[in-house]
Amino acid sequence: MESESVIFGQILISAATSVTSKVWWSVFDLYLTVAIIASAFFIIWIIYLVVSTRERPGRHTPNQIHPGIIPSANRGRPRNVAFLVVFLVIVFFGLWIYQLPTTNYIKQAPQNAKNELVIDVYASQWIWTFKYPNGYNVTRYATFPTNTTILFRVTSLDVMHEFSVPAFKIKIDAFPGVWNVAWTEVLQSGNYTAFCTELCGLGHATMWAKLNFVSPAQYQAWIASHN
Ligand SMILES: [Cu+2]
Repeated sequence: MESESVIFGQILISAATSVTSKVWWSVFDLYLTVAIIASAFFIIWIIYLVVSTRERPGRHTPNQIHPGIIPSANRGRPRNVAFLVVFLVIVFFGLWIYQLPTTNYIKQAPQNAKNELVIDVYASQWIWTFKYPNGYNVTRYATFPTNTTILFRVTSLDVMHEFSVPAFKIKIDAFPGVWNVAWTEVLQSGNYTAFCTELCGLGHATMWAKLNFVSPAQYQAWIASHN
């Protein structure tokens, strides 16, 4: 039984586990850096404005309304507002454009990878079944090779589910009658957890699977014993 902290560790500190999570974390790192710099800038700016425009005796600041005095054109600081809007639009679209190739890379399963393993994943209330190319089935506990392009072909046998492996940053709908493909290549051997992330009934929270990644040689030996 894995402790919760191990599962959280997989979710949070999983940069190098797979090729898909590697690119995902590179985008996250940039977003985090931009967020820290922008937050620091705006916090300092707000403090500056609060101090510089504070009410002082005998001072008529542009933002205050005084009877008999027409407010100055600078009221509301249009330059600041314009700067803020332009800055946010540039940052927003810049970050959005930056993530496009990464999202596309994670979404698009590679065609004809040289080291490819296609796994059929069946979701059902409330269990995951994995079918290997030789027809062998496992439920809940599956073994896969590292350093191999793995294509998870995902479908559902009943209601809507979602196949999600947070450590690899992959997530794909499992719909009845539809085959969706998620892919990754795992770089570190070890145990990873797949979750169902689409509320699918009473047992939803228990709908997980353990994915055990071993070296390609160990995998070959394992699958050969289940022919
Ligand atoms: Cu489910």
